[in-house]
Amino acid sequence: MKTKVLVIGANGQLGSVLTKALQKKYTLENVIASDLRTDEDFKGIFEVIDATDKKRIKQVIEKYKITQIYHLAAILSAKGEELPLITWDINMKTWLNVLEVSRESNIEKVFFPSSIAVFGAGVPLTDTPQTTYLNPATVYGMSKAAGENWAQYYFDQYGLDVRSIRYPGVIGYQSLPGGGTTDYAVDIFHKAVLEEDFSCFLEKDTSLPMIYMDDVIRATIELMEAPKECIQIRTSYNIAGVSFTPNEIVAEIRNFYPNFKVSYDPDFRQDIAAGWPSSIDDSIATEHWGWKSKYNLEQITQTMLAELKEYYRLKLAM
Ligand code: AKB
Repeated sequence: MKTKVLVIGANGQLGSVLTKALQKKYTLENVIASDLRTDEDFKGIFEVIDATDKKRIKQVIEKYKITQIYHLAAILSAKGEELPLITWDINMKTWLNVLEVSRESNIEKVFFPSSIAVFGAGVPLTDTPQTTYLNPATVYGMSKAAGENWAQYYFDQYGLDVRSIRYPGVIGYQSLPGGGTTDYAVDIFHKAVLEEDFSCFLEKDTSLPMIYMDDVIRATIELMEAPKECIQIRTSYNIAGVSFTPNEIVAEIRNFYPNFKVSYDPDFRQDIAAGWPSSIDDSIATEHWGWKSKYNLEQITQTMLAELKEYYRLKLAM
C-alpha cells in the first residue's frame, strides 16, 4: 500500500520541520499536515484538525487513505504547570483519539513523542537507563508516562504498530519552541545573534539532555522505518544527543560573541529541570535500531549561529 502520512501538530517546533522532511521523503502529495490553524506560508496539503475531535481525525484519514500518523500535538512541561487539568485533558484525549482511530482504521504505523519528562525522583539522573522507575513530577511528564503505557496497551491488545521516542530538549533554528523547560537553549541563540542580553530562567550549572533538530528528525524517521522485529520496546525509547549546562552553552557562544551578556533569574522551570535527568543512556536504541547522534555542542552552536545570522539578515533586508 502507498504510504500516506498524517502529521498532527504540524505547526509546532518539531512538527514544522518533520513535515518538510517527510514531504521530501514521500513527496508533497503523500503528506497531510494538520494543526488547529493553517500557516500562511505552508506549502503542501493542509487540513485543520482539532485532535480532541475524533470524528474530524477520522474524516481526514478516510479522505486521504492515511497509512501512518505522527501525533505531535501536546502542551509541554512549563505551560502544563500553568494549566494542569487542561494539559492532562488535551494531552490524553488527543493521544487516545489517535490510538482509537488508528485501531479502527487499520493504520499501519503510529508515532508518539514521549519525553525525558517521564523521569523524576528516585531514578539515576545521570545516564538514566532505558528501563527504570517512572515518577514524573509535571502534568506533562505524567501525560507522557501514561501515554507510553497506552502505546504498549494498543500494541499488546490490538497489534497496533506504535513507535515512540523520549525526546530530550530540541534545538533548531527553523522554528521556535513554546512552553517547554528546555526552550532557553533555543532562545539564547536568538539573543546572541541579535546582540541582546539574555536572562536565563535556569541556574547556570543545571545540565539537561538536548538534541539538535537534524538528529531528532533522523531518529524519528529511522525509528519509523526500522523493521518491525527490531522494535522491542513499545513504551518509548531513550535517545541522547548532547548534555550541557547554561554555563557551557554561554561559553561556546562567547567564542563567536565575546561580549554576550547573560544573567540568571531562575523561576519555577528550575524546579522542573532539577528533577529531570542530566544525561540519558540510549544504548538500547543503538542496539535495537542503530540509533547514534551526530551533533555535539560545538557543531550545534556553529550551525545555530550561522543559520540565525542569515535568517535575521534576510528579515532585516525585507
Ligand atoms: C519541555 O521542555 O517540556 C520539552 C521536553 C523536554 O519534552 N522540550
